[in-house]
Amino acid sequence: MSDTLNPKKIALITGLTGQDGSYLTEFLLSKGYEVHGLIRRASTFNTGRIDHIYTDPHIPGTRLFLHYGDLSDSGQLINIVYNIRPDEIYHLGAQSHVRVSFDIPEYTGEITGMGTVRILEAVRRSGVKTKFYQASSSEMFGATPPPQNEKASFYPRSPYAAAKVYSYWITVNYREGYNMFACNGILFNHESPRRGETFVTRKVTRALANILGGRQKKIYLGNLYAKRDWGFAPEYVEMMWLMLQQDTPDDYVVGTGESYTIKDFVEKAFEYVGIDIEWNGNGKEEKGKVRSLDKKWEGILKAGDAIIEIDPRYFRPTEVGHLQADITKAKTILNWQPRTTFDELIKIMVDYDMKLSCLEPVGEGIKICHAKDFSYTNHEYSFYEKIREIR
Ligand code: NAP
Ligand code: F7E
Repeated sequence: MSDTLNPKKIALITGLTGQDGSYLTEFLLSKGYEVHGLIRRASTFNTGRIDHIYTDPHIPGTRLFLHYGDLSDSGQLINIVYNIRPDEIYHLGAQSHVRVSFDIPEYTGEITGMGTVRILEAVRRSGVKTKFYQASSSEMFGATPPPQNEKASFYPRSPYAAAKVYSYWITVNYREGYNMFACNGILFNHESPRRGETFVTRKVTRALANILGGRQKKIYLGNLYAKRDWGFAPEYVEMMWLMLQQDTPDDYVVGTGESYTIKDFVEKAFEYVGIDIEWNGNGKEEKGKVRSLDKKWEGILKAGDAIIEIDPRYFRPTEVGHLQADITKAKTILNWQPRTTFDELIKIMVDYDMKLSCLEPVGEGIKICHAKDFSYTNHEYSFYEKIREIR
């Protein structure tokens, strides 16, 4: 992966402190890029996912640079694009939580929607010739029945999805109107040990580790019956890069082509550590109970314990029922095939959350991760918080 570029290519990433941004940063550094990232000023450190690759800019040879800014602040966006003159921009920054977008719809529109046109305008006004990647989402398909491909219609079911539809079309418009090399990656759900803690997969794997560590009794969830096409995030960031290496700009759906319910995810995660779940009741009264368990967890849990319950707070006013990608175009044109299965993804996430909770991981997930050659990352968060000034 370390085929150093000559001359060095420059990438600008918005959202580099997020799940995808951190993997993409590692991936581009491994390819020899100089990487610049937009980061928000926060009163606490928000760089846990990139601390392990951050080096002091005073050190010769440093190739990762951070810049304060915000997607609501067009002046600074123009400034950064003009001064850095990136060859490629990966626009990943967003208020990315669907449930939260119902609570803060205006802010979500401002950042997830308008943030995109601010960056595109920064490119146009600065006159910098750059390639542009827009982080579009399967959420845009919303109520459109599966399988969804590049030709499926958009039917957004949340303020988040509506903002992403705007961003999708404004990206197409700048491609057609100003001849920009601009691509939409329409990515289906992708997860990892670095997934934000309030998305359902990570919420489950963290809670599982907490329950096994004796720090949490149960987990409260919302709709158990929605279906998602879940893939492994490091693979998906490779696709972002691949789209910008093509001769012509285009839009691509990226997913696995398989879809599972939230209930499937929960069952398989617990099964992996030796806990069999049975379900009783309906609707808000439905509960997931321990049917049987591995001897080593006896003392912590027992058969009959209700460890999954429903909290209607996690229901959404409008839900996306079933997402499942048709990846024919990515397979044909980009020669891409997902490498990580649903079961493998769960094992990877459970292992790393067990490790994070100081428990002995089962180990299959960590092995899978190494075997798949995601050699530019170790998937873990940094435990060191370096004190730094980024300017
Ligand atoms: P994430 O972990 O939530 O990361 C979002 C990033 O955006 C963070 O770095 C965050 O900064 C930054 N950000 C938020 N508001 C900002 C603002 N006002 N100004 C500047 N930066 C801001 O999301 P992700 O899972 O990595 O996803 C990356 C992108 O892909 C997002 O656009 C998301 O909507 C989209 N997407 C994700 C998926 C998926 O399944 N993960 C699927 C399709 C599309 P802080 O760290 O400071 O919060
Ligand atoms: O929900 C259900 C919930 O929040 C998945 C973002 O990355 O992917 C993500 O959006 C499903 C939904 O992800 C809980 O109702 C049940 O049906 O993990 P999620 P999301 O909404 O699919 C898309 C592609 C993006 O673009 C987004 O940026 O799980 N669910 N119980 C729950 N969800 C959450 N968060 N918490 C629960 O307790």
